[in-house]
Amino acid sequence: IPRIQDMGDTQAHPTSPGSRTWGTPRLTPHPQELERRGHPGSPCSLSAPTAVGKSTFLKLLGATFPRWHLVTEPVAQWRKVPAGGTAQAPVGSANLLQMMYQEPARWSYTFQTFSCISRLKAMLEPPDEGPPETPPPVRVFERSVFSDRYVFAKNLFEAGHLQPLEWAIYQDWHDFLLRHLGPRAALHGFLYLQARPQTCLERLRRRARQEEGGIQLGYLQQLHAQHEHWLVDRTTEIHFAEAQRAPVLVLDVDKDFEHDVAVQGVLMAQVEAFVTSL
Ligand code: UDP
Ligand code: D5M
Ligand code: MG
Repeated sequence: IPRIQDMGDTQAHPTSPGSRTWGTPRLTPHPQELERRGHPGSPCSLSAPTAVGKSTFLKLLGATFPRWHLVTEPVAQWRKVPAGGTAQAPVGSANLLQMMYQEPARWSYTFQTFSCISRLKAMLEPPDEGPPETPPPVRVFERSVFSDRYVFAKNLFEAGHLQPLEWAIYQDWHDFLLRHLGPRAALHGFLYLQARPQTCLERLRRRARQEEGGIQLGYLQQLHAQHEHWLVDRTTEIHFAEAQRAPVLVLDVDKDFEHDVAVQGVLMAQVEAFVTSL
């Protein structure tokens, strides 16, 4: 059975030739985005490969901007999926994250359905009500339904772990859900935490999450390349106009920021300026 760590060399389903080029990366919003300037509730998503430091960065945002509404990835739900019985009397649970890493060809499609729905639920959750007359808080999500599709699902398809039929069905319901629910879950900007795959591997080993023990550098290189295509080169074909136009802030986090207050200060200032410009 092919495992996720074997994915580095496979290229079973090459990217569709219809990909479009969106030109050089830019920070300047599209003219239609300018109408939204001054809306501090503008939601953003933090996108990056595994173990770059997203959760750590989110904690830092929370400490620096206590009013912001920060939404972590529902990874705990993926590790403990109620596996049978009823809601009142559940019988056992399944670790879907582990199952996907151990047997990607069997469980990738199931994982994508569950992760995407759990993200959508989190994005549709109304933000906490603040005191009256106060502006809505900035919202930052750890990843999004766009990372699911344009990084992970795309990569699993290209590696041969999602069959062409599964990929077609996935894209069909992803299109449908976002067309109908997307306007309520729109993201106005993307924060891309950029680091070398080798740095991610070192952080992944340090975190030592049991399910991720088999991940090799090749897999992190693939995730890195998918992020670069999507958020830097902008050559990934994105099927939603708002997301395709949304500005991207690239933050270099290759240098340790968790333990360096000066680096943290620079990163927080960059994020604040970006969010204010949305
Ligand atoms: N980490 C680190 N230096 C950094 C950022 C993160 O050593 O500048 C460590 C962090 O303590 C954790 C691991 O890298 O052990 C992965 O971080 P996190 O869980 O935040 O990554 P995520 O998967 O959410 O991107
Ligand atoms: O992300 C948590 C873990 O979940 C990590 O092992 C990556 C994995 N993940 C997240 N989303 C997906 C999708 N859509 N497909 C496959 N794997 C996914 P972390 O980066 O550690 O915060
Ligand atoms: Mg995390």
